[in-house]
Amino acid sequence: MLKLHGFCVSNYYNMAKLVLLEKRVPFEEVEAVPDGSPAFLARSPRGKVPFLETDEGFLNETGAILEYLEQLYPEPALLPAEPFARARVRALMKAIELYVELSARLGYPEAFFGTPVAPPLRERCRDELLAGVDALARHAAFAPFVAGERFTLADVYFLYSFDLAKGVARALFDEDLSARLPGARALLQRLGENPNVQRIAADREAAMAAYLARKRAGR
Ligand SMILES: N[C@@H](CCC(=O)N[C@@H](CS)C(=O)NCC(=O)O)C(=O)O
Repeated sequence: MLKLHGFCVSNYYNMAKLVLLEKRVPFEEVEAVPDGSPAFLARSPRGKVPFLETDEGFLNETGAILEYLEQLYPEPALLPAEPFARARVRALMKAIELYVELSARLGYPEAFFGTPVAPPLRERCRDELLAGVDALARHAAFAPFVAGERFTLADVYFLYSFDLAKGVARALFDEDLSARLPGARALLQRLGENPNVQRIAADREAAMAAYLARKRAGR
């Protein structure tokens, strides 16, 4: 059976978990907290979660894990079959990861863990995050899903990136990112009605206090 390693507060872990649940793949969750140990790095070379344990070995990087699951379990399809449409979904996944999630991540210490971010980094976070969100406003369809009429992997990236980005923008520069992204609010609401999304949110909530205590203790 596949084993998903990571922890329930991780947004990337939750992307992989949602895809496993949506595709009704039997899997086991294994709690793994990055510790930089040789044993951890042997399974996830950059020391990140999630990583997926398969009969053939370990897979890391969420995008690669999602593509692997899509190929192994094509139903329900979370990527379009037609090459151009498929490439467009991949472009949206990449844009959300690089220009929204990673830009917002610069502000996580202050927004979520009470550690102030130095002014130059805060400015970089603001510039890059707003540019990323404005690019997404030009790029995404929100009709009603990120790539159009169907729920795809781009929605999975959006769901587990945009809320965090909103939290960063609110905390660091008092900006409402939803106001820059028409359709985002309605889509988040719609995705929040999905029972698998609700289950993941409940698991995340249950794990949050212990996670915050660990982060604040610098671990
Ligand atoms: N590029 C990686 C990013 C994963 C990532 O950033 N995971 C975070 C948790 S959300 C992590 O493992 N952080 C631990 C650390 O950086 O020490 C992916 O797509 O899987």
